[in-house]
Amino acid sequence: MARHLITSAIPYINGIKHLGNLVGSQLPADLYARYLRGRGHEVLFLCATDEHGTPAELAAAKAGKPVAEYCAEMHAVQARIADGFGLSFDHFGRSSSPQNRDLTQAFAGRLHEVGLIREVTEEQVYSKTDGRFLPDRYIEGTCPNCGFESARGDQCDNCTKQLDPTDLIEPHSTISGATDLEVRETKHLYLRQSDMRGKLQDWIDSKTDWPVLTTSIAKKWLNDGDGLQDRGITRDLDWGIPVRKGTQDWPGMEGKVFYVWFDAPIEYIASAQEWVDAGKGTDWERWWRTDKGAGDVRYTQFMGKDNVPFHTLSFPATIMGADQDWKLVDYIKSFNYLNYDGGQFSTSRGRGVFMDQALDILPADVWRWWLLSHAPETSDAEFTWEAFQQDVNKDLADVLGNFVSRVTKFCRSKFSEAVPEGGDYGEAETALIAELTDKVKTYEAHMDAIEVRKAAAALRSIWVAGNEYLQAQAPWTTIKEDPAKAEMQVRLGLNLIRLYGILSAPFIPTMSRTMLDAMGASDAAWPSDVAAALTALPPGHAFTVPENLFSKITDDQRAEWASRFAGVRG
Ligand code: B3M
Ligand code: ZN
Repeated sequence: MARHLITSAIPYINGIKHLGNLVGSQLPADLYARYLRGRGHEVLFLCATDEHGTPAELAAAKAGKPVAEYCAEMHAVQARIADGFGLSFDHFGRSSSPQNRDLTQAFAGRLHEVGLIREVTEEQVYSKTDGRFLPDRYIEGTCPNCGFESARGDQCDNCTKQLDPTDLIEPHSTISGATDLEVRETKHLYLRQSDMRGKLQDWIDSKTDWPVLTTSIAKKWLNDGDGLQDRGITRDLDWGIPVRKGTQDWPGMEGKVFYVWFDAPIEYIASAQEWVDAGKGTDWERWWRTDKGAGDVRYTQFMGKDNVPFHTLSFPATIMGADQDWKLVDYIKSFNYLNYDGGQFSTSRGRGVFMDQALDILPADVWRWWLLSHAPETSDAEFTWEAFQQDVNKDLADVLGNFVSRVTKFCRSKFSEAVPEGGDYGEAETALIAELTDKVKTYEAHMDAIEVRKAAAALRSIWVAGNEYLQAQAPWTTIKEDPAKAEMQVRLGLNLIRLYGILSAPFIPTMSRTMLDAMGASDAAWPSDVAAALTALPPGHAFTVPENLFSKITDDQRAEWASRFAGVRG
């Protein structure tokens, strides 16, 4: 048994996330957490809402609410929806928590103490029309790196380059559209990332088993000459963590706050403190301090590719730079984008399916299965209603649902609602067990490697093997000549449903629960020995016939949803 710390990128507070966001971080993180728990490991799975910075301020202004009130409400909304998707966080924290405030200020104080923060009087874009400085998302313009026209003040969404507002070409205010911008002097703190370049380079170079998507982005910014510039970690904003040196005032920094990307990853740690303070755990340092027991923890992060530079360079610079035995990430799993029906998901235009809408129309497991089995790992992926309908109808209804339904209903009508006896398993069953033993190993190997699509394919093939067995052995025919043999075949089938319930739980936890409950399976231990697992339900053991696991999506539903989610959210 090992100890696994798992974090998902923490979603911005501003609004409900779409399915592309979900499949790029929280959902695969949940898959992995559930799998590892299923295998008996000790897991701490943390997430939170990312509540600071311009996105929160802008969204609260649009909603006409004080930003603290807006954040509290949206946190509750996001927590409820996460729950609806079965995201099994041990804690879903808030980056605006007192724990994160204290920790962020402590990190800044420490980094200053070791000489990794410098104070800079710099030029910032000031909008005369708006009467304020324009940090980050308050300013947009053309990316100097790739020419993308809607690059934001802190990062280009097109090429992922981290930017400063003064880098933008032809900038304008996103508050007023004003272009009467001027550059004024203001004082800010900079994290001397460039001093850490050698250390970061060695560290990234040592991660030969990381996904290419992760290391290629990290290396690109490390080696691109200006890739590892020092980063401004403070902003002229009202909403955020006040700039302090530990518990002390920071002269000259009055009225400024830390940059959202400085405090957001620190919330991974603060979320563990919140977890303890909420009475859900007893010792957060055991997960986060290598001098306090976290040395044997394996830490895995999940995120979309646009978040990779912050997690491979900036946050590690904070962690390594502080030099206080903080736990560094061991593995970063990153994802490409999921596109929607020939274009992009768009939060601003309401294009695509958002998490709350998804749950309104179909059970979470249906989405979980499709999204995970099409996770954008090696390239961007695309959601289309046709593919979605076809895939889930086939996998969840024709293959899995049909198997469960045929075995249980046949048993009830020909024998009873108890596992029948029959004789020992014969040749066909031994062959199936051997086949499944191999397939389960393959499934485990892909899950251990967090190869999400391959793991889904392996699980599907485990379901298919059961169906093929049933089709070939046809107990409904066998029963006519050899009723005892038919009983034995059905006994195997019922045990297979239990096995499926266990193996499928990381992907489809609710359907799995239904299968296990229907089988009256009190023990759902991971099947390290498939042959033994397929005798777990003994003759005479009572079961029930579950409700239809999943009803197929009809053509009418598909057409209606395709038009409902085509644009502008109503
Ligand atoms: N909130 C960006 C995002 O939601 C950002 C991630 C922070 S992870 C520390 O994609
Ligand atoms: Zn760009």
